[in-house]
Amino acid sequence: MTGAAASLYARLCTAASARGLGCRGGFAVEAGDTLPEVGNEPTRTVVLLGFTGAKHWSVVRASVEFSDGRPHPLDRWSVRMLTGLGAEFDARPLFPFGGPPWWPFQRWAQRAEVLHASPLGILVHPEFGLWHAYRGALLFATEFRLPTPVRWPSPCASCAAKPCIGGCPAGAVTARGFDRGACATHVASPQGIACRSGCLARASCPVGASHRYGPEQSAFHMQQLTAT
Ligand code: B12
Ligand code: SF4
Ligand code: SF4
Repeated sequence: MTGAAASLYARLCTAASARGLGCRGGFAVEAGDTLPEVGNEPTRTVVLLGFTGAKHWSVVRASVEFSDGRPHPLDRWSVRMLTGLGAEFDARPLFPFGGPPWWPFQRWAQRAEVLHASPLGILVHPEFGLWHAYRGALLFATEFRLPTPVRWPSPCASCAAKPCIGGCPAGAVTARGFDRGACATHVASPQGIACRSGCLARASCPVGASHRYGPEQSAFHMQQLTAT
């Protein structure tokens, strides 16, 4: 690994940050990974990009995609940003949306960072709790140094009260997993008005509480979810 290659991740993160995106770690490709090529070369490294907390929202909100009145502004913004970064760094973008089939972003995320499954199905981050997400991945034909994931214990294992379970008025969040149908039925019903402003179960989690999304961002994500 050369020095220039070792600094690629840092340069990429600086360029991503200037576009309103956060670096979310990455992983070296292993046998069994089925990933498309970059140009005519096999993919050797994957870097994930996304949001950590609410700080990215003001950048996205000010974008052209949010003022043109067309659907899926966040996804279209993500395509523009990742495509630009891909062109700058000789990388191929992939996205968490546009399926099914879906690229397995949560599996990839757990290779890039130490994240734990929560009863909601979304992954808990040590600093940002449930308030983080992925806007895309960049595939590289080169190998380069990546941050080493730092181990930490699952907060859910020691969270006796589990307010996320009690916080869901539809009983859709359980210790056995997330009941998508119960959630969707409740959110669409007259009683679901509070959830349409933001998932109450997600907002009940004490981990990373200072990074909770604001009302506009929470309502936006719920609108996108109900439109799925
Ligand atoms: C389909 C989908 C949904 C569906 C169904 C979700 C479900 N739980 O069944 C709906 C529309 C309901 C949904 C809702 C939401 N979603 Co969603 N969703 C996806 C999507 C597009 C595909 C998931 C998929 O099927 N992947 C296919 C499999 C092959 O991928 P995978 O990596 O192996 O992932 C699976 C496993 O890891 C497994 N899993 C994860 N944790 C655990 C824990 C246990 C115990 C087990 C058994 C399995 C398991 O579940 C994953 C999905 O099946 C992903 C984006 C993506 N491409 O991954 C976002 C994604 C998972 N969603 C995300 C989010 C944030 C949400 C919402 C909070 C959105 C909101 N309203 O704000 C809600 C939360 C609802 C909830 N409690 O899950 C984030 C999660 C980020 C994170 N922190 O983990 C993702 C990654 C999108 C993103 N851009 O970042 N979602
Ligand atoms: S409230 Fe407790 S169990 Fe639920 S996601 Fe947060 S830490 Fe995990
Ligand atoms: S949106 Fe409402 S019904 Fe769905 S999981 Fe969150 S709290 Fe439960």
